[in-house]
Amino acid sequence: MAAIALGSNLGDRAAHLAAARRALAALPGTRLLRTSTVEETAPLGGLDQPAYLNQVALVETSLEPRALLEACQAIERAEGRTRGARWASRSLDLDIIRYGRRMVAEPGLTIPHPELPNRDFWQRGLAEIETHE
Ligand code: A4P
Ligand code: MG
Repeated sequence: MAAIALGSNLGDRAAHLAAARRALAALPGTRLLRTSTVEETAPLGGLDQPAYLNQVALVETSLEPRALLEACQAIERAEGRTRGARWASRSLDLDIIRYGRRMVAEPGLTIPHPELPNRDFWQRGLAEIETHE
């Protein structure tokens, strides 16, 4: 099971998140298991930018981490994401927070996501959707 963070702070934010949920559910070999409550959050990163809507989704997937990342980036592009400065406003951002218990440290892919300890809204989303063994 993988946990994916959804974020949007441009345009119709709720619609971007809804499109992301549908697109994740439609990925090959993938089921959308649960989603957390959508939360409005103040922008991190010290830039003057609009508030975000954030949500966390739990998926069961046969895609390997790298393939899942590429699929997430394709979904971002489909929602009109253009790459600006790091931390800049975005119509849709998808970050892989966790992938089971896997640890990945490759160029362009770090799992668990290194920002997890700094993002209380991700932690709240995870607490809502993850089952505890
Ligand atoms: N990358 C490495 N590991 C991962 C991973 N686990 N999941 C690489 C996803 N991507 C990962 O991301 C840059 C590169 O990170 C990717 O090419 C991928 O290979 P990006 O989405 O292209 O650029 P970015 O989103 O601008 O940078 P980054 O570092 O992902 O920023 P964040 O962490 O996404 O921060 N404030 C609030 N309130 N809520 C937010 O959601 N988000 C950001 C963006 C800033 N402020 C925010 C929020
Ligand atoms: Mg990102």
